Amino acid sequence: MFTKAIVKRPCKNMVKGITTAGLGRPDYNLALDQHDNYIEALEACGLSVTILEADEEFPDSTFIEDTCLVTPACAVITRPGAETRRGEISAVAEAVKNIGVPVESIQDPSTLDAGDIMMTGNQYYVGLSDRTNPAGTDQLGIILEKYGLGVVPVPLSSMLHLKTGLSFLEHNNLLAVGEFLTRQEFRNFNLMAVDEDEAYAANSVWINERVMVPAGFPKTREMIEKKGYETLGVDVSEFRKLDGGLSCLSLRF
Ligand code: CIR
Repeated sequence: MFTKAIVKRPCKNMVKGITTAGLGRPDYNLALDQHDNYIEALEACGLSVTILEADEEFPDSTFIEDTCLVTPACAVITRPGAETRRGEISAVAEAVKNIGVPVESIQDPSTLDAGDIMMTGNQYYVGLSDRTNPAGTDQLGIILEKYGLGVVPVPLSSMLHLKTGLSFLEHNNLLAVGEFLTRQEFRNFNLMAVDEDEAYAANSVWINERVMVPAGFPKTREMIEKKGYETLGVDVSEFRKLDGGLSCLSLRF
């Protein structure tokens, strides 16, 4: 059960954010409207949302999920793999310092983007990606072990982040696409296979028995509804242009 979320407003410089998507330049005003709707969807799922101000110094800073992992026992400030994103952590560290759990942090030479971390109960799957290095998964493992939480490293071959292609929907249900459908690490979950032509929707977000699904992916949405979840469609097309998915836009805890 989550009760809170933290988001960060997109800045005008988001149009200069890192991207490999090839979908064109984001429309900043549309991104702001979509961000408003995203916040409303979080609130509709029962969360109280803290909204951090935009920061023009960091084009990708609206993708706040990458900068911090919040667990029921502790928060971990990350050390983002992209150098242009490293400075994003000061604002998130300030935002989580009073949430009521100890705050830890990942240190040089480790790198870790929390978009690579998928929480399933007390077990945290961590993608070894271009952003998260082995030292990062090791350090996270040492930190989480203190709180009785475990880490399972998952080497990635093509995805930006682990959660680009995976979403845990509780009840042992795991939404997955591509390489993750056949990985032994996930064989004990109830895999819900997302079609390749809807791969972007593999990044959906479970919140208190509702699931936020990116707008425009009807097959995935129907599959999730057939499992008994209520869904909310949220259009995040402008963030997709920067390789960002639904989960990247918030911390939920
Ligand atoms: C980046 O490349 O870092 C941003 N443009 C997108 C980050 C997306 N975050 C995520 O998937 N967790």
